[in-house]
Amino acid sequence: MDFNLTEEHIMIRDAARDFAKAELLDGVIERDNEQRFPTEQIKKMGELGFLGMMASTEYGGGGMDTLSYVLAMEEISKIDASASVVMSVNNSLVCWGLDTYGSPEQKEKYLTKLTTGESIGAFCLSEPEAGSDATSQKTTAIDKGDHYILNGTKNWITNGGTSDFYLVIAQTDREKKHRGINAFIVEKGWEGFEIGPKEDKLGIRGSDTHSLIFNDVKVPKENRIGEDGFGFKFAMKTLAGGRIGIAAQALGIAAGAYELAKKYSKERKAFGTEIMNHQAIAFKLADMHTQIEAARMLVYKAARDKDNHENYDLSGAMAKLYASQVAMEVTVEAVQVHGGNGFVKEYHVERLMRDAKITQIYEGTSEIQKIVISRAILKE
Ligand code: COS
Repeated sequence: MDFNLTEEHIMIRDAARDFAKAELLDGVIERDNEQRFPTEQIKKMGELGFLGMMASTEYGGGGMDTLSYVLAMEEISKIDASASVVMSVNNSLVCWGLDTYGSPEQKEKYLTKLTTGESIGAFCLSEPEAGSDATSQKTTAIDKGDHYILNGTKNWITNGGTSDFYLVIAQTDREKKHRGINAFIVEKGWEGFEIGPKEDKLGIRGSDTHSLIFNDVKVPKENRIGEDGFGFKFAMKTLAGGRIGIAAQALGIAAGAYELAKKYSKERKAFGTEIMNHQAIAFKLADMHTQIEAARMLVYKAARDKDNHENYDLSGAMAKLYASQVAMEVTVEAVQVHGGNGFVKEYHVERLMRDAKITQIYEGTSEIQKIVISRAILKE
């Protein structure tokens, strides 16, 4: 398959690669240890245009295609998956969702700040009892005429503490089931909106994950996204694109671990020679390289489908399912190639292995991707 990377694509990929090496590598182990958000680095990413890559230029975005976005995501994720999840959520869930479905007023007020990194956004769908079963929203938004009253709890929200603007999915009319769900823009600091404690996570520990509590929060009607009852479709459409971003993140984590393992195999000696000369290691590298190339094809294909305005539910789900599986397998093998050093933080691969796991869980678990894939192929 010819993906026709243009000079511009290559320039964007190289810029992301250079940025990651120059600005993210230093301190990535400490941020992971201390669960410290990469505040300064994210600010710079905003200035360089990495936080609103696909959004309209009219609202401060880069107006780039999805392929550019996944190329940049891969490079950032090779070094720091905590920074790349901030980038992914802001780009493909928040900015894309607002740019595609927001009103001109909403875009003017919110999107212009989100594309430049002046503000960061969060996407709030998951609840204590509604992660995969996303239609079972317990959070309610009761219509009071010119405003809604929002009540409920959201869980595992990326950028939960650092965001200024939150896209919140809530049930307005329970009788209408998923057709009675709405999406709202909620601002940090509004009365009754509380941010819960930060989660202590296995991986992507530099990212900022919280529960959010809404207690009679008054949301003006002009902050509803789309027509009444559009919220579930909004969430599904937005997540379909988000999954391409997470697939690119998984690809980057795998590629980062593979590059480290390859380099290490050329340096480390055992039985009188560099370990790359042992077939046990060389075959591992061969498998990793093949898996990564296959994942990359699926990720680029999904990005291309989106750019060509073709349906990308299926290709995005396949890309996420496969790339996240590859991320898990490759990072485990990268630790193995490193032997005892792989178990030590200094060598980075143990962090990449911990970071890989979440790509099989968030923005739709691997099991959810299989639901999406099987439904799509069985209706053909
Ligand atoms: N684009 C647009 N609309 C979609 C859609 C998509 N990709 N997927 C589903 N929908 C619509 C359906 O068309 C249906 O609407 P209508 O009845 O008006 O036609 C509605 O959404 C409900 O769809 P469905 O009946 O298929 O819902 P299910 O409860 O069976 O669940 C899955 C569908 C499992 C695919 C969905 O709940 C899902 O994606 N869950 C995972 C959510 C997730 O990613 N959670 C992680 C949180 S974000 S970190």
